[in-house]
Amino acid sequence: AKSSILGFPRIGAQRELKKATEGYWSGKVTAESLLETAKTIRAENWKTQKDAGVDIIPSNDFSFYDQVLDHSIMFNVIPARYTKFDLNDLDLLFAMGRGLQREGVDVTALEMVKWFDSNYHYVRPTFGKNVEFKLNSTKPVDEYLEAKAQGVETRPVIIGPVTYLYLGKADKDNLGTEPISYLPKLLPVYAELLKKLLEAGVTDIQMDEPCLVLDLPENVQAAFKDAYSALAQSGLNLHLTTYFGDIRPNLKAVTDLPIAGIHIDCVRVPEQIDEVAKALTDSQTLSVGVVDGRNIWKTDFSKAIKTLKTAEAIVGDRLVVATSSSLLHTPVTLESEKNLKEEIRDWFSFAVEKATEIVVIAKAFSGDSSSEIADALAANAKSIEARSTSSITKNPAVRERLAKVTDADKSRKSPFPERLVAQKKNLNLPLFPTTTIGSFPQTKEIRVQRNKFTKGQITAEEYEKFIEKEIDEVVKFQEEVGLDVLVHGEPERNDMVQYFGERLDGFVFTTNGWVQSYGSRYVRPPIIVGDVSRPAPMTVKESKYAQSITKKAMKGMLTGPITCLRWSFPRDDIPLKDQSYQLGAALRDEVNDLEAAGIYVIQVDEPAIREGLPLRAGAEREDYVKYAVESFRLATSGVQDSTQIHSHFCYSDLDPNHIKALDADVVSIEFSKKDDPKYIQEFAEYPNHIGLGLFDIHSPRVPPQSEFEARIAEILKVYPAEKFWVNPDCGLKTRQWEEVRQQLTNMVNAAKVFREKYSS
Ligand code: THG
Ligand code: ZN
Repeated sequence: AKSSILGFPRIGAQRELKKATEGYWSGKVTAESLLETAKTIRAENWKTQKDAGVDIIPSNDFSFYDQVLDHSIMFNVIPARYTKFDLNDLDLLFAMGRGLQREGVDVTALEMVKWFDSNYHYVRPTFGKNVEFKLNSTKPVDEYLEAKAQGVETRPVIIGPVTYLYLGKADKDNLGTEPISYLPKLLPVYAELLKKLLEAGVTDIQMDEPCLVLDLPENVQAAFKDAYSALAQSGLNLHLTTYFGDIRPNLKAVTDLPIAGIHIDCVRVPEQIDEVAKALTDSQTLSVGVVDGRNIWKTDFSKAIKTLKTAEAIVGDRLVVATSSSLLHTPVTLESEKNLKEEIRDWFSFAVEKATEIVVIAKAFSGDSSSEIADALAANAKSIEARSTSSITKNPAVRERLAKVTDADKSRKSPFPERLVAQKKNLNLPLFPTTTIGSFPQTKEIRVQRNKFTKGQITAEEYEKFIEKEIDEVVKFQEEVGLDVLVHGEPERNDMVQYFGERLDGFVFTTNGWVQSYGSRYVRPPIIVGDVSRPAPMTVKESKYAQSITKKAMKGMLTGPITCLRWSFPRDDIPLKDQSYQLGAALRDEVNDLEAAGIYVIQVDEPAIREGLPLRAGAEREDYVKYAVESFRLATSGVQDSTQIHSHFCYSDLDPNHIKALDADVVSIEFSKKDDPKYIQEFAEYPNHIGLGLFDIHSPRVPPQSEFEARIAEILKVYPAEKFWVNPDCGLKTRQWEEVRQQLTNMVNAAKVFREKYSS
């Protein structure tokens, strides 16, 4: 059987793309040089895969910002506000992805949303009233020819028309239009693209249709037949590609289409093989994803081969051995990891290593009995065995503790109204209390000092002194601005998940394991290798210090169990649920220690709670909601009634019922860009206290006080004043100090106006 990779990371082994892109934005790197960097990365990727012996190598998996945005530009789905400036290709792309302000140009970005249940964000196709589809670029053709010139035959990756439309939305001037209704207008443009690819010598296309793993409405299911009947006219072999889930509920929609084959994710849902294989015609191939594109664990070869055999029994030699999804979601190479313990390093496989895995599996499966393959199988079996028997993965004390958790542990001592009375007495906050979400600007100085400390160039005491000085300044700043509940500003933290991963047992972290989150922003997810526990307090020192220098309430800041889990690489040897409860228990210790140290407001953030929701409705989803809620409650229920638990949510449209179930005393949610009154109304039923984000933290813009007042007045039509907290949308880490001073001053002054109004 042939081996196939569905996509490769495009950031470069040393984050070359980030450096070049940000350099271009700041004017330090020319367009030519940026294009050159991109070309080098592509060449490197193709060579890596070719040298590994991969049979089917992707092209057009590169992107300067986001592959969905590339398609919008290619199909001319460009809202009018971007076209009036006559921008060059790169600037148009970046303007749509991240907004652009420079002389004579001022445009905001398009909406960015989570890519299925991953931590990658795509730029949402936005269809204006006057959208006019036409072929605007030949990126897939160009990149195919570029690879060919380097001696590499590739399979272009294109997002299929149904998924492309389904993931989009109508622009404000076009509300009520369903994007899928554009299919007849879009198909001729796809046809034109396919014709150009054919002329360039392409024979096969990877057509990504991951929307097939979602619950699709009838009309979207029906669209597949129209779309693929039309596209089959091209004469190209179209490989319908799905990932991250189960396509069985939509199988009817793709049965008997004139396509060359289907790819399914058999890491996530191996159970779908049987039904999908049987639905194929005698000439269609089944591409079986057995190497995980979403995680970093070495593939268990014997298990993968067993899965492939199940498929072979039905489809015979019409079988392809593939990665489960694009490898975009994994770090580039283990080669750069010098600090991992050898025993643990042996359990991992990043993109480069996965390229070799897929080839070995395909060869072994096809009966290659060379000593090279035999050795690789033996070495793999040894690694898998070593991990499964390693004492590093198991901590009996953690298991024992979790076995003893009771319902009472997951419930506060009293219901909210009683807690509220105790908290009022304890905290003595005014009406319309003001606060921030936790982080303050991470200045260059902070990064420099952190780097020095990591490299051993300054001592722990020097670093600690520096952090205390930063906290002093942040506290003084907040007192000047007049905020009511203060934070310490998190100068000691890198990433909100990485920081905790580095302090918990059961985690390891990489030095260079970057994964693209959006545009030029990357994260370095920690890896959960064993049972999780907290060896020592993680945040108490900084919070306690911050409380010691102010009379105002200091808020402790923690990242919640689900967010720690979702933004890490989780284990695949025990259920996610168990890992979630373990994190909940470890955080409970931290919450309790903060309280004992005199911190009576504690925020436990869960921004990832929505993205973790299983992609389809059903039992799995209900189970997730239950353990997500219980893990949070386990973390936060050990405190007295008089201690106030906050939580914060952003990045997704939330289900108010899930938030309600957490029973936090106060929640703050991203809100400033929501203009649907329905959304306000939904949250009005939230029984506890709530802060709706009053300004967009992604923008340097300073809303005037009057704008804050108008917004508060609008929300007060729906919300009772005594529930009302005043805060920004999210943390202020990416902003400049001067912007933050003005923004918060106006926000606090607006709150004071209403405080006065309501007290009289
Ligand atoms: N942490 C993690 N995942 C996240 C977020 C986060 N996912 C959703 C959302 N927030 C994504 N947003 C960001 C915002 C900023 C950055 C990354 C993701 C970022 N990264 C730095 C960079 O690329 O320059 C690197 C940070 C570092 O030095 O560790 O700024 O907050 N896990
Ligand atoms: Zn946030």
